[in-house]
Amino acid sequence: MDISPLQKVRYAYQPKLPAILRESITNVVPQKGEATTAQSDADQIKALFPNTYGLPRITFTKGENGEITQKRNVGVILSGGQAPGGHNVISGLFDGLKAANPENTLFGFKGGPSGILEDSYRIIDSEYLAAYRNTGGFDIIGSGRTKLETTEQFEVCAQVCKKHDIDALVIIGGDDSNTNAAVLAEYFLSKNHGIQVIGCPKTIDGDLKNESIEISFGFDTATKTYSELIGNIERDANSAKKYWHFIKLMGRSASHIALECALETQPNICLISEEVEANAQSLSSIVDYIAQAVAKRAEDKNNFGVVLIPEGLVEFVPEVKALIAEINDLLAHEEAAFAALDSSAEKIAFVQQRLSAASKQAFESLPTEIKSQLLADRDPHGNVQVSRIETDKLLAAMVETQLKAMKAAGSYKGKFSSLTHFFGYEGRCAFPTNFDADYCYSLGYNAFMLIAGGLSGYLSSVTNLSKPAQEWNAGGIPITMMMNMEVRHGENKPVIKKALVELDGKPFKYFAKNRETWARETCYTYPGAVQYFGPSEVCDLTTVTLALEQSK
Ligand code: FBP
Repeated sequence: MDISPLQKVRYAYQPKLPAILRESITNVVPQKGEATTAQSDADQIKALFPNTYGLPRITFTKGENGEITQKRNVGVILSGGQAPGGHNVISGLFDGLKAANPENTLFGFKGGPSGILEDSYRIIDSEYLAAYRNTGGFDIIGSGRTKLETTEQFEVCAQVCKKHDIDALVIIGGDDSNTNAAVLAEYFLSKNHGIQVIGCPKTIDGDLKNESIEISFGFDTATKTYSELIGNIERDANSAKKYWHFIKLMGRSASHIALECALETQPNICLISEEVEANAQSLSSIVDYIAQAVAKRAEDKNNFGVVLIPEGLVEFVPEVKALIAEINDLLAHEEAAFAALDSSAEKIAFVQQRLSAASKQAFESLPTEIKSQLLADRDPHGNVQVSRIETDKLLAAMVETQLKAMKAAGSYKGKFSSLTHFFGYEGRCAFPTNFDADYCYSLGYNAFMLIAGGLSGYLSSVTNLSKPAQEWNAGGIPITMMMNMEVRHGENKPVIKKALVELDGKPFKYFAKNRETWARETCYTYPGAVQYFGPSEVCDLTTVTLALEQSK
């Protein structure tokens, strides 16, 4: 394989573990903490998860653990969207497994959860793994979005594991994949299959978090990658002084990525979907907010700027949210009739005729491309694929129209020229930052320790992350403690609660305190490229969000 010079030197990087996991592996034991409950709806979660509800938190401490050397086979699955660091989770898991017993074997199921259903795997050995250590991507075994949710699928998983003598599965995924991991763990226990399931918190979106999961892996690298690009665009804008850049950022429903990038780059405007929802802001009021900021900067002869837009924004604008819910319902009930239609125009007409008056009005007000994007296929979890909705273009066009009206009325005298961007896929497979390389390796090693502790239905948890790796804590939390009941596909289901941006949290408050100044003045900051070698305060720092969240 041809490799770049950076890739070559990154192979040699030795990720840092928390102090407790640096101990000899036979000298670490799990310690049970207090029993847990659920996020909410505890009675229903308890009834649905009789074997895995209420389990204790786990932390690892020093202690004699001779049994850890028992021979084990483990399977690993990468699930959902790519996030930098996945290869290091597998490296940490592999190294833990082999440190305990060199005879242990790691099965990598290919192409996501479908790999186990189809019994498609490869054995991960040290030679194969060497080419992936400390690199981005999920290409070591591939990923996919197949859902593991039916009893038939669970039984296939059990049979495939039994065929290969697999004692435990590690599922590396986001909230939906870990919800399914919890259901699978519960199923295996209820059937006495003797197969453990451990999850690892992955997603660039940053929406899988609580006090025991301080950050999902990949968020650090992805936001630093986008922030570098945003900083470069800001500097370009400030040099040429002729464009307003509308930048849509990945992150699905949550605005954590947009907020973190705003904290790192101080753009003129950053929209936060959670705030839009809390204030029930309509699309036209958002457009007006941006147009007024453009007009104010124009008064200072600053006919340029940068606007950050979270990709899930439209789902939080009340009239569009209601519209999407109606479309979801409609598509679920009239799936066959809708699928039989050929052209996009026919599909639009089909939906338009069946909407309520209010949603019809909202739908009709949108440009044709956005209408088609709203009707595009849902992902396997039933989510609108917000990465396909061109909110950047929609807002740039609407702001331009509004500014024309303001010019005609004499309230705006500037020049407006816009460019649009979407940063998402650019960041998902970047070389992991030192933080993500260390964190992911620790999560994987720690996942093995949870397996060795005989645990199932747990999420690997490494905390105290704003401190140096040496001071990180290692342990696990039952996945059920992150769950609540939500309506999905018209049914009440147990799911991990998505962590959205908290408007009373420190990161948002810091942003809100500064945003007026950032809007009017030019306060850009330029984070530059991710650094892998050099002073620790440049190379090992994690996100501003985490630093603010953990500040006293
Ligand atoms: P996960 O939730 O699986 O981690 O994926 C996150 C994400 O990158 C979102 O930010 C984005 O909306 C979506 O995946 C894109 O999905 P796809 O890779 O299927 O295009």
